[in-house]
Amino acid sequence: MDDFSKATTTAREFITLSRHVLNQEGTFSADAYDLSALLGRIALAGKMISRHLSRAGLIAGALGVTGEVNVQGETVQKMDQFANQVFIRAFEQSGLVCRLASEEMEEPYYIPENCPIGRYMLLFDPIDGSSNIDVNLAVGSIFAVRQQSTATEHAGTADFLRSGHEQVAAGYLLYGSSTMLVYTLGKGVHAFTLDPSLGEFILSQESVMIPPHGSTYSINEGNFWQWEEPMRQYVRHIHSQPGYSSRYSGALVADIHRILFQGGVFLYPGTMKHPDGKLRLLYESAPLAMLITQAGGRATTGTQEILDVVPEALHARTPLIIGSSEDVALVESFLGS
Ligand code: P6P
Repeated sequence: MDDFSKATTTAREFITLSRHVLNQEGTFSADAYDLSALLGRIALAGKMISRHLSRAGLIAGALGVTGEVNVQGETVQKMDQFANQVFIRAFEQSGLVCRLASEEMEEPYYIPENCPIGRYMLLFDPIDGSSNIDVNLAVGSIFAVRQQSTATEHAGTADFLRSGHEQVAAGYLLYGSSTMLVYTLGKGVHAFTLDPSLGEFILSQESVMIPPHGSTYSINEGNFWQWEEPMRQYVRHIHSQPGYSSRYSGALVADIHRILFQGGVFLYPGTMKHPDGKLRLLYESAPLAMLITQAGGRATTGTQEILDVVPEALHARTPLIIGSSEDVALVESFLGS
């Protein structure tokens, strides 16, 4: 028997992201197809970003900074700008998304030709952890999908200033040793791995559940001097206990991915520099909170569930404590909440 006829294909290899979304929705309605197509466009953006990242060191001018500072007051990496454009281009003429809000844009990007039919808004961090790019470490993209609540004729922000419970879908792309896409529609968390030879994201793990406890605690201990005393007490407690490992990559997506699969807790508390925390609610903390909560974990500001927070501004920040339920509860016990 020749090799080809011996080759076996498994059903899983045919579960692409688009197919999985339709399975999740359990219907072939227009809404389900729209959501499937929308996730497919996010996957396309991820493939284009992954390809660019993998060759960035060989493309003149792909690395380094643009010389600009974004609305966050952060230096813009060339890859941030590239990835932001990729997401925008992926949704123009898609008829799916009316407005896009991004870490890299002060105001939402408005696609009027999509709006009469486009019932969704996309919020995203095009490259999370971009300072890792120049040293070839893992980075990610984070996304959240929300319903367009009014047939607005302008790129306003009021529609965005709602709690994380209104997210229709959320997830991230991780550009690591392999490129993965992890998402939820509110019906469990599912992980896909990009098969470059197919150019498809193929289901690699379905219904991912976070362990109730893990050995990892992930926090930038260089900020110790900036924390309030309860947070210092928590870290001192962890330092005094056996069985913990500190892992901190500088890219939120990479740290959360480890914690999703192995358990543990990620913390970015308020600091003197960022009293409300550094991470942005709408396109970092809230999407990840939906995902981790769907996987059986927790996400809190320290005093409020992340998903309950209603932001006052598009780029609002919050403290973030997220991960295994038992580990988050231990942090809260030190914060007195
Ligand atoms: P720090 C990257 O800039 C980011 O937004 C997250 O990806 C990451 O977890 C965090 O900031 C790192 O911040 O202050 O520890 O360098």
